[in-house]
Amino acid sequence: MFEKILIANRGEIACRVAQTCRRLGVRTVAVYSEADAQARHVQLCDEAWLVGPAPARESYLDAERILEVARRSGAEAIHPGYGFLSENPTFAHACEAAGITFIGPPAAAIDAMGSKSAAKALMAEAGVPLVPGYHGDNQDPEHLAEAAAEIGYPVLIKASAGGGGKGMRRVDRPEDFATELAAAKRESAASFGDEQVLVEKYLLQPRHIEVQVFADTAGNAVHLFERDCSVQRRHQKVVEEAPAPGMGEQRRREMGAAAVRAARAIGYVGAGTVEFIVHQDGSFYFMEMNTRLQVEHPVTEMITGEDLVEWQLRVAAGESLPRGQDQLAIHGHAFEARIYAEDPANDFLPATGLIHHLRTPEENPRVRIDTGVREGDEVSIHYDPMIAKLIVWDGDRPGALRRLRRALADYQVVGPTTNITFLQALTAHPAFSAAELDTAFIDRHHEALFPEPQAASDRVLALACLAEFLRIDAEAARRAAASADPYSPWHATSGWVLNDDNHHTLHFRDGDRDISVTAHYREGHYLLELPGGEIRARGQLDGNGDMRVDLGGVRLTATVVRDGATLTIICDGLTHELVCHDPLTVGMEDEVREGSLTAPMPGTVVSVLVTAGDQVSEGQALMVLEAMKMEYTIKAPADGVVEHIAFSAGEQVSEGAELLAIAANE
Ligand code: MV4
Repeated sequence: MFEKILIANRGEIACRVAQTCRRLGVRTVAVYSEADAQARHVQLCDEAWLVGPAPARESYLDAERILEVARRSGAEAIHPGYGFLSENPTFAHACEAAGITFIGPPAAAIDAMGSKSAAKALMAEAGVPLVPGYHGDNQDPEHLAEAAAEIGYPVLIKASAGGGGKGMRRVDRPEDFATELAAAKRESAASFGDEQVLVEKYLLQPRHIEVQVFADTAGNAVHLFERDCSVQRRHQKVVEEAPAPGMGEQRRREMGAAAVRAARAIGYVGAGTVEFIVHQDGSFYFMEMNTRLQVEHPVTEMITGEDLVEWQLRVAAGESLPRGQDQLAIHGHAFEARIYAEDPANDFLPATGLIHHLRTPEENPRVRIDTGVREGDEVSIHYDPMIAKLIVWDGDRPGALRRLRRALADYQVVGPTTNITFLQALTAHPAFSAAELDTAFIDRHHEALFPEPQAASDRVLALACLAEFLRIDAEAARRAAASADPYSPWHATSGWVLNDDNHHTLHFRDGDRDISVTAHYREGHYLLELPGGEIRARGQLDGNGDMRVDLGGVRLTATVVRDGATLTIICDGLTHELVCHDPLTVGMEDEVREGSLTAPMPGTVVSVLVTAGDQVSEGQALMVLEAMKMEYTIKAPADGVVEHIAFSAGEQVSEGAELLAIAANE
């Protein structure tokens, strides 16, 4: 085994590799970009070397620089993770030449799978089933059209050098073939610098099932069963599971054997994945082979009890495979859900930003979280926006699915938009429970998976109000404790004494609606006037920032996170965002000084309605702000004198900026 290895990656996979190394007593060298100086993978490794600026091409993809760090740090081997340099034969070669072990297959094996046509020829020879089609060198359009006619429509034209669906064209009728062929060639040339295409039978509603294989330098090769990765959107996997639902023992043995033949045919060593496209009738065909450890490897680990990174390290160090085929078995069922910073409602556009609040389900042998980020970290534009992989196990598929839903409900991310709500809808869908899986799942169930945003429920509104009152109370108490004048009206608990009839109205923006809730203060609780009726509500904060509430006799725990004027209310796995534009709470930001009023969000000053020295009374409009296409009137929280005005009309203000200061009347 190695003494020390370099991990040429970042994020969750770098952390994942580091954890196995730690368990095996292997020292680790991290590399990091300027953007990642504080990253979790840097902390988890024994040492970390800066390799360049934020853009991957100048850091994590700088092969020369990384090899240099390996040499200087005394690392004997390099684990490339996935992505970046993991399937780059030139890099694998350069490692070999530098006397550093590349923890991956031989460069020649990566090369062999680089061209689809060449790979298919090799696979055909090895007796691995291929989709009926033509993958030869004759690229004459007439010849390809004849091949298409022979295969039978619909057919699929694929870029030979392609992957991930680029340069792929479905053709339903012979008369469209020439046009689609020309388009496929153009796309292929533009994306891969190579026009060669292949033509094959188009399979309707196929499944994507892949087989994990492993081979060692002594010529042993095994498979570790399959993963079903059919649920994808635009060729990006969303949820994976193992074993594949509905897979019989016979078929599993056939696919496993075919995958092992594929690996042997190219002299494979290490971890690899053979992807099959599987027809609804169960027939399966080779698609491609990934010559790396894959993102979704944890589901295989959960059902086999093996650590695939440990296997990789042992094989790379020249040891034999830890187990033979007959020592491997499937136990139970596992799911992986990929949690991304992205906006499902906006075509899954990647999202960025600070992770303001992060709470994860409790980890145990059945719930695993692979992640590279912590609360306070930034999801930047430079790298993949995956926040975490949530992996669950149970004795059977229904049990594992229940556990997955529960864990998703317990996963709280406030900051960048995430796909968590989408994953909840997906895993709650009856067709998903019934394992009606194929690559069109998300499109087919579009309506259920992308629901129109719902108006805030009474429960959500009540929780938002309670959270605001508790926060205001805590703030007032903190000020009173810190103040020389505990009797100042600024310290009055929640401002209730500022109005005579002991009621107060909170104003929220809910999507494109405005909603107000009037709360009446009663001894020990609030009476809230909600759209659905009145309710008695009270709550208190527990030590963890959670709120324990009683809503009309129903006790609940909720989390309400405030970021500027935005409240994120999380209760029972449901997340709702409200913007609070309440004049009373403006000016109650943490950093606020006594009597000052701050901008609830970034915006522009529309008008200033007072001048310094003016006597103002409670509720009087002082300033109008425009932010996010809405106007906010900043009002005096109590009677007093305007001491200072910090901005004039037309000026930009940043969130939390002090707008003006008022000295309260004694
Ligand atoms: C296909 C196919 C239907 N018939 N080949 C998409 C990515 C590339 N690796 C292969 N892909 C497909 N090949 C034939 N002959 C449908 C797909 C396909 C797909 C495959 C796996 C997972 C998701 C997919 C989504 C759309 C299309």
